[in-house]
Amino acid sequence: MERTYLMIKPDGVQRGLVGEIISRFEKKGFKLVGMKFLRLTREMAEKHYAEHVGKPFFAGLVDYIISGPVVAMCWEGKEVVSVSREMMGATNPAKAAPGTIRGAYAVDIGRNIIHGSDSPASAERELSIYFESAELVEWDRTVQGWIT
Ligand code: RTP
Ligand code: MG
Repeated sequence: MERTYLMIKPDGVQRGLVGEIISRFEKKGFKLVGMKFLRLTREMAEKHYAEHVGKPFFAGLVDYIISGPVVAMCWEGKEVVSVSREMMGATNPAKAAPGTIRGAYAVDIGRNIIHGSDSPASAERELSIYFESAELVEWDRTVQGWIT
């Protein structure tokens, strides 16, 4: 089953949107298989955003992503990479559809609340930055017996 790396950025945490964002992916039907609350080191941030080295926004992007704690997550499900990107909305929140996470809660391209891997290959690369394979939990969301 496909997996992706989703991360609630420092502005999402500061603004109290952690529960709301996790809730959207849970209700969609995706399965949370890994989660950590941490503050990125500069080294991790530069590794995470390696594809953007040299771009004019790179320094500001790194400063922002290390400015406070983030919620690092691995989510699993059918076409989760592309579907979660659709749920997040466009990179520029001012252009993101209103029902998306960025469209609903942000306006600034440099403060867009959430990160999501842009391909299965990116997901694999990014997950390896944040998680050991043993930290990703295999479980069945449809276990019976939780209600009698
Ligand atoms: P992310 O990687 O954070 O999930 O965002 P994304 O795929 O939608 O966008 P990407 O092109 O990977 O850009 C990474 C982050 O850099 C900032 N950015 N600023 N000022 C600019 O023109 C500009 N372009 C990109 C955004 O914060 C974006 O999320
Ligand atoms: Mg990206």
